[in-house]
Amino acid sequence: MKVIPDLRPLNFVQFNSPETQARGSAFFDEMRRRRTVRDFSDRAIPSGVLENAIKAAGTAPSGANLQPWHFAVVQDPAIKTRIRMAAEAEEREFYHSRAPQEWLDALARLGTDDQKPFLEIAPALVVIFAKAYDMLADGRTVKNYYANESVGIATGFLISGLHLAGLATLTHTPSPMSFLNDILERPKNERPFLLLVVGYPANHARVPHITKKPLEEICSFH
Ligand code: IYR
Repeated sequence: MKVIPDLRPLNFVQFNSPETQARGSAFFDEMRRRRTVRDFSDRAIPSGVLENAIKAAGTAPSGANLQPWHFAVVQDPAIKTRIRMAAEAEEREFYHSRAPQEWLDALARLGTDDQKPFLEIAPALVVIFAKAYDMLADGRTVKNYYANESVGIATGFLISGLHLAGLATLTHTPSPMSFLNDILERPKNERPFLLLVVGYPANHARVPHITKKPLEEICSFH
């Protein structure tokens, strides 16, 4: 049976050129302020902010609009503790045996190590899962297209939304992350993509002095 697409008016919001330039520039100024934070305070996140940021992430474009993501929000202290214990076990392996020296050298300037207290201190962890396929109620599976790309875009929306709302985030990728399926009781078609730590920075928070590549280095016009 042929499916007829249900096409509706776009409702595109148009701005004049100066407004478009000002908005583009304001967005850059907002985003360039964002820093990954590793020292969190336990200050609570105002209600509704996480939900709205995740709803915004859920508006991301995705392969065939299949929305192959799941966002697990962890606020329960006991679950955060379990995640910290499991992540630190993996990180000890990583820092003390698995990581090649070249990788450790690349990380040295960030000052990271196998201690992850932020996993317990920060008020919320958002674990983003990617679904390579979906499972129907009858047990059949349906493939998702471009799942990684789609979830990466949604995660970008989420990080941007939380930053614009006034929260700090840390993109954390303990590796391997399959312990997150066990602790959060997520099904096997969901693969942990990223663990996002969310909250406010501690008063004493410091960040490494890093620079971003200039436009000329990251962009070519054709
Ligand atoms: N997962 C480890 C190591 C690490 C790896 C990269 I690539 C980073 O940008 C930062 C850290 C950790 O979280 O410490």
